[in-house]
Amino acid sequence: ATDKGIALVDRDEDGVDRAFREDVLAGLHHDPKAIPARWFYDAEGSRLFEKITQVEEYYPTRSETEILGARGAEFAELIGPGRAVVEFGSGSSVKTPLLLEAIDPAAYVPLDISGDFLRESAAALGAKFPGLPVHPVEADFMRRVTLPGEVDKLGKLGFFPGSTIGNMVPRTAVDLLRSMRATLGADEGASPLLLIGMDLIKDRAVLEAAYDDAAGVTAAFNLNLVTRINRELGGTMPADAFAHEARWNDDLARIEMHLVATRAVAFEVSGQRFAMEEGETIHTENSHKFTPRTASLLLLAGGWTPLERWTDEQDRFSVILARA
Ligand code: AVI
Repeated sequence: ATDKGIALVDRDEDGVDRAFREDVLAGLHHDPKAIPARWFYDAEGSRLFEKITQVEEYYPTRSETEILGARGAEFAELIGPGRAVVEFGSGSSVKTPLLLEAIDPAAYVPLDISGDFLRESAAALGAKFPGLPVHPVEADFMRRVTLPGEVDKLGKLGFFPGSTIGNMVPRTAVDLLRSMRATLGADEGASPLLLIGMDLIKDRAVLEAAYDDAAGVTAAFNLNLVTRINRELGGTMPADAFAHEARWNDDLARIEMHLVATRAVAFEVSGQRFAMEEGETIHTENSHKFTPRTASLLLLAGGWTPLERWTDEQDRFSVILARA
């Protein structure tokens, strides 16, 4: 059985998502131009992301799934049965069942800002695990979230797969880890656990290919932001004047995605004018990569003590169990 939530998106009288407009306008006025990666995920962006997870060059999903599939017995031993699994983001049809099957939880609580995906994935999970109470919560998990009363008395395991933590700059990642502690009740004396996926630093060519696949799926994902801005914010950005770029920033240990202007362009968004020179970019995403030590340090800074760490056969990706 699943419960339903309440819509969260704040729209103006024309149906425009106010936060989207503010972020895009502020980002285009900023020097250098940058738009937060969360705006990739409209319906088409989410569909394209699913497609990315299946392209040959994009190893993170396969590597993490390998770890989750292979380490079930160890998860069961270290985590134990009867916890409420609180997933930050609506669950994936592949990874979440692997964890739930391994540890025999008492409830599953997916948290997501997008009600539609949340309800879809909660229903799918509910069908797969008929005896498991599923309580989806439509919420922005960057802040402390009040969990449903039904799971008050249960121990909690936070689950944050996918290396989504890597899409945040360290300051934001630490804020999120601290919010997770609060959401899971660590401040009230409970001892929650967190199982988190963190992608590893590796050969530059492997990293850049993962974010610039030959079939152009990641390029389409990045360029879909232009289409979304034009559709939702009355934009006039010429899609053919932008190209996808993925570059490894070695100082900051992250892949950066940019939309590069292939010629000088002028356009409007929400009635405001912008101009870009040839070669100027809009920075659309960071995907930070970690070493075992930087991963530990980030978790510790966020209030979590690493207990165990697993990698895939090729040492590309890590899954870490931590306690509050
Ligand atoms: C969702 N997130 C962890 C993905 C990543 O790898 O940073 C998003 C992505 N962007 C391009 N490809 C995948």
